[in-house]
Amino acid sequence: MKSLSAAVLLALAPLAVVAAEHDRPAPGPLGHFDTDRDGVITRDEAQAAANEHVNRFFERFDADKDGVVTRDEMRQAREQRRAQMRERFEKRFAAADENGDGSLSKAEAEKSMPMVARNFERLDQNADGGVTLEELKAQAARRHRGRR
Ligand SMILES: [Ca+2]
Ligand SMILES: [Ca+2]
Ligand SMILES: [Ca+2]
Repeated sequence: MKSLSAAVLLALAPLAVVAAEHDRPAPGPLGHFDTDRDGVITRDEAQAAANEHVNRFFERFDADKDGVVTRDEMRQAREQRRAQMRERFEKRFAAADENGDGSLSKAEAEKSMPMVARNFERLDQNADGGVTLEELKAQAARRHRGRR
């Protein structure tokens, strides 16, 4: 079950993360901390990275910009992000579903969603040769429950 979970996680979850990382330059051998890529991380670089991290945190979670992140704001941001990811995933699914019949054939999956193609037989729960959005969501929900 483990590889399937990872595959679905990759298919469903990290789209937002990927998008967020997208604008930044590729990290050097020491990662993003080493901003001038001279092979060492200075205290200033670490401090700058920490500051940026804090700024991003507040940008993302402090919805009313009062300098305080509340429990509600955290929850809202999480829900928003989940909705965003769902939307993006649904768009991706719709784009992959070339003939628009609401399910991915193996060929469609191979072309646009290789993660789905690789686990096709397991994801196609009713074995009708197509993976629907509902089948993918059901798998994600099972994975979610399994983790608790
Ligand atoms: Ca706030
Ligand atoms: Ca299709
Ligand atoms: Ca199916």
